[in-house]
Amino acid sequence: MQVRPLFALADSLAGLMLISGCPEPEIPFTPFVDSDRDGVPEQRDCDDEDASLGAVAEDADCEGFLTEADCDDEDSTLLATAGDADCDGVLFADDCDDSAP
Ligand SMILES: [Ca+2]
Ligand SMILES: [Ca+2]
Ligand SMILES: [Ca+2]
Ligand SMILES: [Ca+2]
Repeated sequence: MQVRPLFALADSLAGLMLISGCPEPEIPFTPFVDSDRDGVPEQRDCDDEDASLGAVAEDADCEGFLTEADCDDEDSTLLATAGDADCDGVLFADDCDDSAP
């Protein structure tokens, strides 16, 4: 079996589209910028200069706790459920009853 290089395939696809009269698809060029190299591109990064802060989609208030572990992911003053189980803003160590909301 002959393996065709990928660019040859792309070439023949472009040729086919020309023959069929279809306009070439316009693919908007968006450069992939990831300054802190955390794998999250600049456009979706909480802080693209800080690798400890990831995607806005996973941490809406961008304080470092992901949505599922965050008491209120819209409020950066309420922290993670790990330190404040009842999410009243009083951390476990200072909370008389951290299980009662
Ligand atoms: Ca990044
Ligand atoms: Ca980041
Ligand atoms: Ca958060
Ligand atoms: Ca608490």
